[in-house]
Amino acid sequence: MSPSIAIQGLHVQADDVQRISQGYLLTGQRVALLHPFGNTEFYRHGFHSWSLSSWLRLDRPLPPPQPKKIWAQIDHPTMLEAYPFTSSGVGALKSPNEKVLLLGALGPDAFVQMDPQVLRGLSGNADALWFLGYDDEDFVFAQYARLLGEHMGQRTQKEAPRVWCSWYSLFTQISESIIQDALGGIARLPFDVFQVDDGWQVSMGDWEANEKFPAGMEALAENISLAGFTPGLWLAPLIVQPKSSIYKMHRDWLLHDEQGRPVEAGHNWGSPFYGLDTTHPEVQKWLFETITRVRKWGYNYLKLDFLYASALPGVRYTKMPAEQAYRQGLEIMRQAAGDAYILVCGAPIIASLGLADGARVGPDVAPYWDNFDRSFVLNDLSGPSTLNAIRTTLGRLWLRPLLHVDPDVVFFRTRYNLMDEEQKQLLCDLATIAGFKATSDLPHWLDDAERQALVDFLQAEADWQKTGKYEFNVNGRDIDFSFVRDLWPD
Ligand code: 9PG
Repeated sequence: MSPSIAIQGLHVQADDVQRISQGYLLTGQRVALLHPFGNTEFYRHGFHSWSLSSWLRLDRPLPPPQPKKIWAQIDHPTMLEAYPFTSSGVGALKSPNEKVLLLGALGPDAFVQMDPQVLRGLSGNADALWFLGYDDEDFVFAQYARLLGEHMGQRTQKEAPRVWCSWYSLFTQISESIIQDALGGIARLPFDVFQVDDGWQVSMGDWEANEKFPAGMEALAENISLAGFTPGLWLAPLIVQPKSSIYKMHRDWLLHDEQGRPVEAGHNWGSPFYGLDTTHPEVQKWLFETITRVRKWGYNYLKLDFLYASALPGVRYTKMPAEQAYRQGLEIMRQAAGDAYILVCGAPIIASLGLADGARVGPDVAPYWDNFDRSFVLNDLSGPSTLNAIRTTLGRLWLRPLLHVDPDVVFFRTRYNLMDEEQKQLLCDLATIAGFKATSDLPHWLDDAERQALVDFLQAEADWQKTGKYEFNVNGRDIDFSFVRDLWPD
């Protein structure tokens, strides 16, 4: 049994406890402490980009999201078993005097569980290191972020690029000529990156141009460069569909369960999809070659999506904790990418630190505010909606010292958009605060005023302050995001 140590009136259980300047370092695969706060508010950090990250209440359980067959797309399946009281990597509790008690792992493969008596950390590593701090919310999260940076690395040398992305206007309905048209329209706008999203590839697993891109991806990258932008490309290198050649020819490359069946990572594009085993030497070689090929085509901004699929529980070629295995795969992709910008999406957040330049930190936005059926009938707060994206992005702003936090695109268009001016403005203000600016609006969907508003947004210097827990001042205007707490419909 590990010793029980009393610090500042808290009973802590860990293999070792060390006092540091802003708190404590705990060591142990399992650490726990008794807290005196009872039914208080707690901070839950979701597993991957789209997973719910927010302050919640211990006395207000949320029903688990449905359907179960897409659980991995929503959050970590183990965390959903004890939803919403299990958190990925870090968890925190609020004290009656508004201070925050934070327990956070300084590495991947950790869960934090919270109840009215106990704050508990569970790691996949025998000698896991944890930070325990008790202070004002922003200060204690800043200390945790600083230590995470020391242990995992950080990549925030430059400002985030301003990105035009094809997804939220065209979805998979892209082709060479459609993309070329969009590029023509974007050409005089102040973007840095022109990013082609899902729809160019043969399949998930076959990362070659499909028949809609007859001139090939290299020629397209050349045109994007000639137009004055960094070419950007979406790919989901860690998943495969049944129709892919990897699924057909290298079934042993997939992450498996105890029965030897491939682990389903979700259901999309009309079929289930599976994660690759990133500890398999042939997968590692293939990953390196795939990213190298895309780089040779000329893409210097890579949006790597659905990465959680290789961080799910399962049987691997080399036995190791799941997030550590994922991180090996991301390390290989980083090596192949060289100095290209890597934006991870659908990605385990903590395990990506030090390797990714940016991370999507919330669900997909949509040209509407909320998706009532998905949020309140299926209880899925990771579904596409601007409200869900704002909530979880706000819950992850503390990551800003470690990498660029991408809240997803903003909208200037009125066309094909159900949001009112106030809702669109809230999303723009969040992007300003996050420091990552992107849009998908097709230029010919914008009227002159909307186009000018887009240009002004892209060119504005960031000028904002945090004025409250959910309140900010952006460019002289007071913004209140406290509506994100209304998680329980009356
Ligand atoms: C391309 C898109 C865009 C988008 C990404 C990601 O089925 N799902 O649960 C699901 C979740 C997210 C999602 C698509 C499907 O969007 O976030 O920006 O790149 O993939 O397919």
